[in-house]
Amino acid sequence: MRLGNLTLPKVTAQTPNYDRAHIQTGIVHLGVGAFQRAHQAVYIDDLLANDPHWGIVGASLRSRATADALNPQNGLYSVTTKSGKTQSCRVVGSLQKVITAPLDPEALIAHMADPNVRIVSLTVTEKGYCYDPSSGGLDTQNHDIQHDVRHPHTPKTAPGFLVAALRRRMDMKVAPFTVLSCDNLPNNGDVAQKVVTGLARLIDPNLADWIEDGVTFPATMVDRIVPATTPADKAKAAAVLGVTDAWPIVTEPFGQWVIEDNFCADRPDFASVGAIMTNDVHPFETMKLRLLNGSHSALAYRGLLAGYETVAQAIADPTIRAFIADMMAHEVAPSLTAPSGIDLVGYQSDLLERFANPSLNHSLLQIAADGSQKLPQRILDPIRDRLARGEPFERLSQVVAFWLRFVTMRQENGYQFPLDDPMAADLRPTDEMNGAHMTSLLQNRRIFGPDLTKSETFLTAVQTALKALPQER
Ligand code: CS2
Repeated sequence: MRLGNLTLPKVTAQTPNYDRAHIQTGIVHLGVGAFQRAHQAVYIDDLLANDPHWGIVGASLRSRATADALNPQNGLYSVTTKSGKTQSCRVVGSLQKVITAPLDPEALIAHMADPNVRIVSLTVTEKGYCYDPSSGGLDTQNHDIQHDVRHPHTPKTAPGFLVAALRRRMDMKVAPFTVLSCDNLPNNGDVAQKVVTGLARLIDPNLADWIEDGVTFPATMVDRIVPATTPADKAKAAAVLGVTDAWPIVTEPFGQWVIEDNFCADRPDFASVGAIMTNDVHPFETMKLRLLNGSHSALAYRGLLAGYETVAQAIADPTIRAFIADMMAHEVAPSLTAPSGIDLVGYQSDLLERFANPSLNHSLLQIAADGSQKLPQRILDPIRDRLARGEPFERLSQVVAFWLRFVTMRQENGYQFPLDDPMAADLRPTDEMNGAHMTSLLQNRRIFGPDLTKSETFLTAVQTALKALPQER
């Protein structure tokens, strides 16, 4: 028996406490991966009993895997939270269906243009914004963006779908939706705004003006650690639920969502389900990106080079734990402004606990992916702050060295790290790995910017860290 509306009464775990038949779609979500299903969809699931107007239609912009797993289950799936000895499992009902955008772009645009839809949210990862980190604007060299300019009615990218749907709303004289970015980017709302208006301007300047005048792009900080689901997770979920679930989620108990209260259309009462509404997300976002995500990236590269596979394994190594704790305390936290109500020291020790969660199989390779897109905001911006104050950043520069070593490592002892990165072609050398290649990568302005590529202090610090690296895995 498989999870679905018909089998829901038989499920032996918490199930939605509202009638799914009466839920209306108020949100379209682009990028319906494990993170969104463990985060936003759970907040909305908590909300629907009191306000049935915010059901979610999800879309995958590339693969059909999520739609194939969840549509036969009427969008239902389970979320198991685990930490040490505690475990709890619930079935989430807020996701109504999943569209595979490449198979049916029109269906997605039609949903996004529906007047009842007042929010289009996104978790499309850093690279999904198709932005140029050095200019902060749309990457007009991106092939998929060039496609979307030529074929605006059958787009491929997230900005392309947003522009197509907003155009349809403008033509139909329907008020726009709010674009709610939920990705780990600094000023994620601004980035979304720049790429959407940038693309619209290339297609139709009137549309770009209409978007600039009427659409808002609130910033958010999102947090929940969500490892990729494994076959063992599926077997365990089936045992708990009494029915099979083709794509269960396993995550930690912790969750946080901070949202800038700047919606051009109606919005749900997010605060009633635990989100923090604020006028200034920036301090939350900087704290989270640099302390949590920065430590994650450090753990990933350092941990993988030391032969570990998961976050919990790496943080259990006393040397690595001390490295992460010291990096946070001495090199990252000093330049942060504590958001109101948050104790930065407590935040750091909570992070070490969360990383140590023995029940999560959080793969370091999952975090190591897309380093070229992650390093700038997680590691390089804190370095810039240290440089500006004339303060040392030995550990942060070591993280850059670990990353360089990770991406450039040729096959050693029959093994090579898989390199999953949109810039992979530039990163991994085709010939013998050598120091010269790593040094030349430090001149990559798209990653290191015009400033760090020229900073003698930065380059010397990374070179020193590189020399100290062990040469064999
Ligand atoms: C991780 C994040 O994969 C990664 O790069 O650092 O997905 C992290 O787990 C989340 O941002 C936690 O909120």
